[in-house]
Amino acid sequence: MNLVKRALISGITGQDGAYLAEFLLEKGYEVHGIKRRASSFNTERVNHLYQDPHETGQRFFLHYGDLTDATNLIRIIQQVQPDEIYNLGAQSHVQVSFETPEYTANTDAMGTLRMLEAIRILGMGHKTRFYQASTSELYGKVQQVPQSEATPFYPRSPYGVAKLYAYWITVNYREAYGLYACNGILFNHESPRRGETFVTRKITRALARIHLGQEDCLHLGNLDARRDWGHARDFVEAQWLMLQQDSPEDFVIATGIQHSVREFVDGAAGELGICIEWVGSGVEERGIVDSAPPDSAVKCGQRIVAIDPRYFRPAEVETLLGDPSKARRQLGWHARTDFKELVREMMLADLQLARRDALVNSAGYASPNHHE
Ligand code: NDP
Ligand code: GDR
Repeated sequence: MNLVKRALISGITGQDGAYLAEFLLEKGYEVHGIKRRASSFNTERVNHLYQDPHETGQRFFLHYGDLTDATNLIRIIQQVQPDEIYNLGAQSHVQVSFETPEYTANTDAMGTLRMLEAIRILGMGHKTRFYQASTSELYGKVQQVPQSEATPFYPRSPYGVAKLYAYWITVNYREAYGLYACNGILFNHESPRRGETFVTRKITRALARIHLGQEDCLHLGNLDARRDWGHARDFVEAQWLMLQQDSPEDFVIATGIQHSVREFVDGAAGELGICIEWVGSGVEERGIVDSAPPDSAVKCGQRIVAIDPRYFRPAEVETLLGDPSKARRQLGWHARTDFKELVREMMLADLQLARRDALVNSAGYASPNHHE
């Protein structure tokens, strides 16, 4: 009998997948991940976990697969025989879902159904526990504050609507077939591994580059949107805890504290010693440098943030604030990283990357004389 627990993660190459894989490997798990075929490398976030398959004792495995391909999911699950499945794979960008609604539904909604059906078809319901990456985007336009497990849903994007299906099909398979299946309703969580087009990472990356004189201006959409931002490293622990309980339930995972996009910009700029003054209103609004640190390339009075209507969404989720008290009570979980620490960690990481890029540029990597 195999005493080592085996986990299968879809979306292992994403932000959460990478943190969760690290977490489970540390706990002694054998970790299998589903990665998509791409024309260039897409495993940057998990490369440090790679183990040479020619050596013994390997506990980290990647399988080619896609949530839009049922036969492939059935084959992987049959082969891996996982004790736990974490369904993190998704087209996860809200704005992109307005441009690719059908693909988003196919991956995020139908992909979840395909996973659950694979467990059922293979008769693995008695063995395999299932985690579904549900989201605070389910609440969308709801006015009830803060949002808990009892708050009704009102999604505002093709992404949110697809995730609504995934939420309910997970509940349905739990009730209909007795699967141990849970929804983690996670509020926004970020990290230095966050995709570069989500607002927090976009801000820290751009400010670092502006600070080093590599870019001039950061273009954003709705500065007044409010989010409950936590750290991804803390949140993946809650995903695991949900699958270790006596019975399957759904949980809100959040910090319980909310900030605006504008406050995130101010906090990130503050880490660089830059003070931003906000002038104008609506789409005219911009941030100019109020005071610049001595070692900075940013000049006082320079416009470094501007509003670009392209980044406004057809339907916006204005404000989200989670009530994580059930998770604290039943899972013993709470967010360890506060907003300031999160902003600082992301800002420092992007500053390091920007310094590396600046060095590459100044060392003339692109120069024909590079090898001389
Ligand atoms: P990322 O966008 O960083 O990662 C998404 C992962 O899904 C990537 O590995 C991606 O692969 C993979 N993927 C995309 N499409 C497919 C597909 N068709 N088949 C298989 N895999 C696919 O997301 P996060 O790590 O931030 O989020 C993880 C999950 O949690 C997602 O489901 C997201 O919707 C949900 N969520 C996230 C929150 C957050 O704040 N981060 C909050 C609440 C929920 P590739 O690398 O090749 O693109
Ligand atoms: P969100 O995250 O939509 O909450 O979804 P995102 O960081 O994209 O947006 C947060 C808020 O910032 C506003 N915003 C901008 N957003 C982006 N991306 N780019 C901009 O330039 C910009 N300017 C302002 C947005 O309008 C929004 O209000 C994330 C994803 O990880 C989902 O997968 C997850 O389910 C939810 O969090 C919880």
